[in-house]
Amino acid sequence: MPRAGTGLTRESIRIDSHLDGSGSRSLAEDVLDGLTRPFKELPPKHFYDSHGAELFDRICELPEYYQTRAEREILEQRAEEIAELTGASELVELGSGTAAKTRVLLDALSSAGTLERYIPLDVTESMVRSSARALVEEYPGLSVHGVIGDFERHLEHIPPALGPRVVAFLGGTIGNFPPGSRRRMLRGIARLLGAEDHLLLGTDLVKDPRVLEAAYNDAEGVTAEFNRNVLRVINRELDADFDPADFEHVAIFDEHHEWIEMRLRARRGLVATIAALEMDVRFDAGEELRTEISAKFTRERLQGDLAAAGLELVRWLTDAEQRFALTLARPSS
Ligand code: AVJ
Repeated sequence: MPRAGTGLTRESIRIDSHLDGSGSRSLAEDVLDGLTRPFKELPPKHFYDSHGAELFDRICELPEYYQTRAEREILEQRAEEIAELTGASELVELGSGTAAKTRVLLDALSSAGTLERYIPLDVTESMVRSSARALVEEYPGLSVHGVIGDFERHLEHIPPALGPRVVAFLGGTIGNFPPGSRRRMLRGIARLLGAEDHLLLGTDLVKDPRVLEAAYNDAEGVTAEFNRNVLRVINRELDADFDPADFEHVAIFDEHHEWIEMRLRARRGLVATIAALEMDVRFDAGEELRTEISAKFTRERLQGDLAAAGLELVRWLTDAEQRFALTLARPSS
């Protein structure tokens, strides 16, 4: 006999997938493109297989990596104000992951009495499904419309708004985009917003380079493992033979661009074979592969990026130490 309530719960969850194996195709394309360039480079999204996601969770707990705690502090202190300013009936979350911080926002919207729908978009189907199941139980009356996809390619699959919405892009992930793509991404997000809607954007802030570099080069070496994990992903998915131990983790703050760069530096000259691409890749001793940029912001720079996407700043919310900012923005009037 079905448990009471099961039917209702099922009806309030809908999950659409747009991935159909395009993940490993995009890895192959990125590896072919990025490892044959004069300056080798890979996009950071390939860090996050299940091991990489676990390492990232450990990074968030590190004493040096303040970002997750700072963002949570802001959310906990200001969620009520965000709920009041936006009057949102739906929360769209790009890169929702385990939806850990989401609950702070859902709590505030639920207390304000406006919450109706949660729309998580993430590449990891299992996480979207399990958080959807948990959230419809925790928030009676909530419906969840999950979108399995890549926020760089599948924003158009986010369903039209049913009421005032907040689109949240948390964690500082916008910092992974170089300036041109960052503005393209913000324009894409702006297309999800009507006159009544808001963007809630998390960004790490420019600060003492020693603090920034420590956050990306922790004493325990977790970030170094996370960085080298991309080589394990390539070995497994593309039948390659990189030895991660041949590469040294490098994290430096580029003061001119105001971004952190993570690189993998070959400790010796080597040739790796990537069988699935029928390709050999040569590294000279000391040659570097750029694996991530993580831009750090000032309020002025962020306002410029928002304006270029047709958005205007409504609230600039920071933690007590001004390490991280949550920006509430809306379509420019
Ligand atoms: C998840 C992209 C915000 O840039 O700080 C953490 C990823 N890289 N440590 C960041 C990351 C190295 C993180 N973001």
